Amino acid sequence: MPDSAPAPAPAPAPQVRADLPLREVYDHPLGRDILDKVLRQVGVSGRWVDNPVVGRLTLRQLVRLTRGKVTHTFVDTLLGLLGAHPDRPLDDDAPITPAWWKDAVFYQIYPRSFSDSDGDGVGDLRGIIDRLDHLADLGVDALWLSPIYDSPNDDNGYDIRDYRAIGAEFGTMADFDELLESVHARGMRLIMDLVVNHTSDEHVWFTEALADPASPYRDYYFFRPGGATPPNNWTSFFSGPAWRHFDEEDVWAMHLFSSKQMDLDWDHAPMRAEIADMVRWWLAKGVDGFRLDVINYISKPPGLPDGDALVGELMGFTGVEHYFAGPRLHEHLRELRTEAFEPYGAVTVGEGPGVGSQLGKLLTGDYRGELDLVFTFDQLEAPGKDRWDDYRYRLDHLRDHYAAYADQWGNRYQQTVFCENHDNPRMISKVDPRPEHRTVLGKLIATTQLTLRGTPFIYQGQELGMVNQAFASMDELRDVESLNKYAELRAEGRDHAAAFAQVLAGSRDHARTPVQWDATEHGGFTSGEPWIAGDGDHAAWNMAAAADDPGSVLSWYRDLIALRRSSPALLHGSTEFTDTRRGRWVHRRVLDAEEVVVVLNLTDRVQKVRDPGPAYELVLDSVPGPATVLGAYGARVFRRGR
Ligand code: TEU
Repeated sequence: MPDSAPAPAPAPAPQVRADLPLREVYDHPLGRDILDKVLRQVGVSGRWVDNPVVGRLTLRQLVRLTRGKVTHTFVDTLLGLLGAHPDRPLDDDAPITPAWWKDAVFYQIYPRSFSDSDGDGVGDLRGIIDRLDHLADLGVDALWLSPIYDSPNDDNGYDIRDYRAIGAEFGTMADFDELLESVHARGMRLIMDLVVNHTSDEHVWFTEALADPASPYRDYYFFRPGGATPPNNWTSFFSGPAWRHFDEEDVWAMHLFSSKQMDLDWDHAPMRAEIADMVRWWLAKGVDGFRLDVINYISKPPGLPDGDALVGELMGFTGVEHYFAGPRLHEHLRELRTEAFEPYGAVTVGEGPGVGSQLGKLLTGDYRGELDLVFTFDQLEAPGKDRWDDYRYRLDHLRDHYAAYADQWGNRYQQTVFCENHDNPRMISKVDPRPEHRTVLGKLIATTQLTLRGTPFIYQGQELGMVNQAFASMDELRDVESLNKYAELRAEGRDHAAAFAQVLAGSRDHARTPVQWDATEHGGFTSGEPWIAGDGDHAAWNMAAAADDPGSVLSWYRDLIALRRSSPALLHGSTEFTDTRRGRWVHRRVLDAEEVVVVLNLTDRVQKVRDPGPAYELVLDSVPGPATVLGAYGARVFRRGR
């Protein structure tokens, strides 16, 4: 870990009381995140709070004005939350502390769908080893592997049965060691997925805890006395209550995700010590860091109070306000860092669903001793929409999101830049699914990701311009979330067509079909039957063909990554958005004498653009043509001073 610049003591955030005006709640870092999120959900801009009349309203008045829709309990919960995160992120002008992961381009591998070496239809570690040259050619610096541990695969490995064993379908520990060595031999780094909010119900800790109430593992989880109703009203992200009743033992146990993913109780110190020990065990093997699954959910408040109905309605899940930034979150992260990550200089990327810009800063500031990077998700959906809505995503939202971060995140913070992962549909399809725009859109998205300040994470297949799949029936879907969602919608009375359409809009399976390597059967992914089928456009869209085509999305990624690597301005320069009119996106990156200008057309129409002038060299152009116009979804990158 680099030593960070000495940090002056940040001013504490205002103390928040029920009679405080909204404007001052907004002034509190977490208050701002929460109000922004709630307002975005109802389709209103954060500037609403700047309205003097609105800004003067107190929380208490809000309860009255909404006729109790905003409840006193909600206000109490909000006050509790703000009190638990009293720090204000530092915004001094410290220099950037150097770190390899700030200059790196990461690439996420979803091993199950990447490359299958033994014909069982499931991607594996040897399959990854076989494809490392592709990744080295692309120019990426580090790989993140989604879980490869032993697991019953209720949630494709995010339900871990044994943290120190490799899943049989992925290979052996010897394969893993060889993979790690091969990655390092190519000058790349490897980070693992760390899933420690929950374990599988088949993990020995859980099976023993369930079988024997006196087991030392009983306190590793949230067991509560049985009976007819769950201990609280929290709901699971994968439908239904967040509690599973074990009939034989007549006890309840908590699961925020599937009913086979049991939440760990992080208030229990012996459990935390075992996790730290396991993390050190992997680091001693030589892995370079971790992506921490839903890490902001690990701290649950004592007493597990009921969730607020209004928040449940707005967010679609009941109870989240109690644990998305729980009372001991910062403390637990600091402990794990000191106990495990820091001694090995490991990088940590926290997955933070629900984390906003300000909490993101508190989790990652270089003086905070918590995480290095965080994935926040506000950029992935338009305001007021969620993943299950079928709509055209406007890239103006992506621009505004990054423009706000450019303003708010100074040198002490490094953002992640991504628009796809294994949990989301493909970005090209969200923006404009018409095939004629596929290539330019793939290049445009790449350009946004690789020319901003921050650490880019490319998801497998993005470099090929992969798009959503034309799944024809529920039989073709595999994901537990999609299957549960469909059942839930049908139970609510939706007919098949409507339920299927909604599931298709948001299904995580769009991103989980096999990577298309060549034009042979199953795209060269497997010699057997793939565990999930793609819809067959691999004959035209595959890595082998793209590698030979200078006009392909793949070639564009390679060129951009090389450009980024050679450009101090792109890596560390300042960022200024100079055109944010509807449908337009121009930003400049400047460091010393070097300047990079990025001009994007966010629309499907030809647009007039300004040529930055003769001093600039045009280094990348996705739609070559006259300097004063840019074709649909076009991207141009100019550079001067080098
Ligand atoms: O995802 C957590 C998460 O909140 C979401 O992205 C999730 O996929 C979905 O939106 C819930 O509605 C992480 C992993 O990335 C995901 O694959 C796992 O299923 C989940 O945690 C549980 O481990």
